Amino acid sequence: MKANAILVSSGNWAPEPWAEAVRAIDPDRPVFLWPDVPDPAAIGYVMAWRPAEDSLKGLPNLKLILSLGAGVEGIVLRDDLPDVPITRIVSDDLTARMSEWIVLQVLLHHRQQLAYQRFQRQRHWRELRQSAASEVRVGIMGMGVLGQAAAKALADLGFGIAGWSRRPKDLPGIECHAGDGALDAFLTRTDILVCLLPLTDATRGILSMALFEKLGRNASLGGPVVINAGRGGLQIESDIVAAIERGVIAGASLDVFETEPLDPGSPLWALDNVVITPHVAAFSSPAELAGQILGQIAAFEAGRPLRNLVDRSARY
Ligand code: NDP
Ligand code: OXD
Repeated sequence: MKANAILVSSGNWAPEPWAEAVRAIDPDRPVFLWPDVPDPAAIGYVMAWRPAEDSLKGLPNLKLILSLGAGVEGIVLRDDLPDVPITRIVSDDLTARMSEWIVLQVLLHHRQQLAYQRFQRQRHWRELRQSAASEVRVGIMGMGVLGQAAAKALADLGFGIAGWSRRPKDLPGIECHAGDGALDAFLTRTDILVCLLPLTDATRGILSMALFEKLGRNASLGGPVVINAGRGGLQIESDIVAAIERGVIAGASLDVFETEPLDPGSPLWALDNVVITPHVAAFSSPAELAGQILGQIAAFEAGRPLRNLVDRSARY
């Protein structure tokens, strides 16, 4: 029997747009939407975003899991992960969206826009001292696909850029740091910290008070700024609140949270110098990405190599 059907198990993302985008390209391929799986043996592929409990079980002919996002912790950090290859999204569209969000947040803090918005509400004409971009040091944790694109966009604006990754890198115009032993040096030279790490056992909770205390201090920003679009599990939110209240950091932009949606009772909502967006930094567009996903399936079926494979041992 030919197990060529796709199961869409997309957690909090609506599955229908993914199914429609797949059917528009490959109308003959059966597509099921979890939990409606009339014939589990027909499923060869799962398109997954934070797949529902049990949705990866009982699929005897599963061959490949295709993440609908760039981040895969919702797939790889589970105990019932089937032993099949996993691919993730790497796309110019998603990368451009993330670079936009990162540049927007860096500039909001660098150009003191949050203060000017407060002044505007008060009808208050007041000029603040403004550093040049070249005087501000941005440090990017996570120098993968998204971190490197953001680094380039920010370097083009004149910011001094350093990156931190697990393995050493040599990237033109970027001060590259790698490994736990290099983290302190990277933090000390960083005024605006951008986090684009994946969530793994090694990175969980890394954005903590102990880390914030090591960041550099640039006078015109009033203190370091933390920007996180990686995952909420990277940050300790009570530490972010305490760090802002104690002046350890001057501001933050957060797109991801320990629990999503962010609880209406979270003290983060009320902090003037914190920007909150609801996990929208880089949207996975079904229309943009269905072609890539079907291309991976076609490659797999033709015996060609898969692209953007997840390293199961590194968990990203
Ligand atoms: P990549 O896998 O391309 O890059 C991950 C980077 O993190 C790599 O540079 C890697 O190092 C580094 N890294 C991993 N573990 C460690 C560690 N223990 N210490 C130091 N560095 C480490 O991922 P992407 O750039 O494509 O995506 C990054 C993350 O962004 C995703 O995992 C996801 O969580 C998040 N994301 C958020 C979105 C949003 O809308 N908020 C949208 C899309 C993604 P090395 O280079 O050595 O491997
Ligand atoms: C992703 C995301 O990982 O949207 O792609 O968070």
